[in-house]
Amino acid sequence: MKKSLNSMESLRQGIVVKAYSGYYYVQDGCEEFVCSLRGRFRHEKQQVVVGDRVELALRSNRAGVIVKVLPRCSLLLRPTVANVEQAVIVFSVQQPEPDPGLLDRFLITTFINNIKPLIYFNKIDLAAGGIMELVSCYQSVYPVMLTSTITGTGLEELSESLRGKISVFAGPSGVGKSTILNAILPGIKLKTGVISEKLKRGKHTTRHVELIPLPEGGMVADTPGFSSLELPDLRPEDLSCCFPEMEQYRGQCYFTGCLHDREPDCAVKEAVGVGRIAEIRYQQYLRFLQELKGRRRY
Ligand SMILES: Nc1nc2c(ncn2[C@@H]2O[C@H](COP(=O)(O)OP(=O)(O)OP(=O)(O)O)[C@@H](O)[C@H]2O)c(=O)[nH]1
Ligand SMILES: [Mg+2]
Ligand SMILES: [Zn+2]
Repeated sequence: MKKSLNSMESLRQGIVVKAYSGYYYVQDGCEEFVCSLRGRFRHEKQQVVVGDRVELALRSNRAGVIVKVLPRCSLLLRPTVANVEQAVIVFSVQQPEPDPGLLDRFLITTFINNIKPLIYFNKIDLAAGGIMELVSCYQSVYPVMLTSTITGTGLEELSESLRGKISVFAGPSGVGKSTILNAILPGIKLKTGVISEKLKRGKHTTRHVELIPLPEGGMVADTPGFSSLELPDLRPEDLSCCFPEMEQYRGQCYFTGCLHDREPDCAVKEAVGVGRIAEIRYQQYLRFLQELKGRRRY
């Protein structure tokens, strides 16, 4: 009788924690296996990414072949990681200076992917005047925390917020993502880099996404920094849903389908006028609106 291939193999389930040079490192909770992909995946061009839950057929003690990818709960594309529940978005208050536009792009991406965002402003030991204004503008809408790996500020709360969840660290190069993880995870020695003197930017030290198991349950991904991010494929009329502070005024504008731009009697613009919505967030909204409208012409 012809046996199915699978029944002759020893199958395990695990999570892809690293991927490079065509190999996938899969953790099953106790052990790590170095795996290749079954040919079918290559033909179907199905991508396997870090965070994917997979089935693998063991080939030897520590090696296997990925035979199945289980359905994903979420897929973040920048940085590429599957099944994350929350994104720890790290910006530094200086060196490099925070870019609120990039932060807003990332917040929209997490909203669209149904991933909970946590904003961490790191290097608070370097904070100069003016930064608290930016911090408080986000604090009224999102969970925001301040950290420093030099003074230890906020690191305990950060560890706490990771416990039991699958999280991804994301943000520009040089803001201190890997340094924070080294500080809160015993025994972890991720490579970190200095800031370029000339460009005042990070040097893209982390090159690959890596999921690290947490001592008290859950996992966290260190990822390479990025300096630009495309907005997701959104209709202009859906953009304000991605700004929680605007969403609460839904249905209160005079015009149905108000884009909160030039329309009269707009509840969102009124809220901006009296300081209930931060001007900087609203201006960013208008810029994104133009960007999305521009896309639709083609
Ligand atoms: N002053 C200060 N410097 C910090 C802090 N955290 C990290 N740094 C420094 O910032 C620099 C960059 O840190 P990394 O951890 O490599 O930054 P990263 O975000 O992982 O950068 P990429 O891997 O390139 O994306 C290093 O020189 C760190 O020592 C902090 O809280 N305060
Ligand atoms: Mg890094
Ligand atoms: Zn409006």
